[in-house]
Amino acid sequence: MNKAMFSFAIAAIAIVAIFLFDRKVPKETAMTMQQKLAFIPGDLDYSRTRTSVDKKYIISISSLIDPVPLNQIHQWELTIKTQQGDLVDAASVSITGGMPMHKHGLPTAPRMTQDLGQGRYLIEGMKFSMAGWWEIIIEVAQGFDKDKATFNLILR
Ligand SMILES: [Cu+2]
Repeated sequence: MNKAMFSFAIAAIAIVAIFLFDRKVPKETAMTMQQKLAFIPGDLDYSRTRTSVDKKYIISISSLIDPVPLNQIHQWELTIKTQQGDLVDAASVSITGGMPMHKHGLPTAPRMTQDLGQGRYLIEGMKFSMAGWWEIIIEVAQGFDKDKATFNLILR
């Protein structure tokens, strides 16, 4: 093999290598913006009863309209118990949330409007303005004792 042929062979290998490398790149590119916005982690917990972060409460939530409606103001009900199973009355409850992948909050400002007794509370003003993954964060306070739980909701 003379020098010219050798150089040509090296150049050909280099071109093939660059071509193969190039072809791989599109497969490895990050998600498109649209895929990102629609992304839902595979391991989400959809339980409607959850233990709060610091394990002070067991909180259950349910929409009074089932399935949860899109673009309609509706009510939810909560039940709050202690870890020992005692019903928690006269607590303060606040509701926040939003869409983690869209970095926006709830479109309304839902509020707990009635302590129904027996550990139950009414939440009014819930609304979800688009399909996808929503978080509902319930914070419960009794005096200085505060704790919260996050619930996941998928709307289609
Ligand atoms: Cu959104």
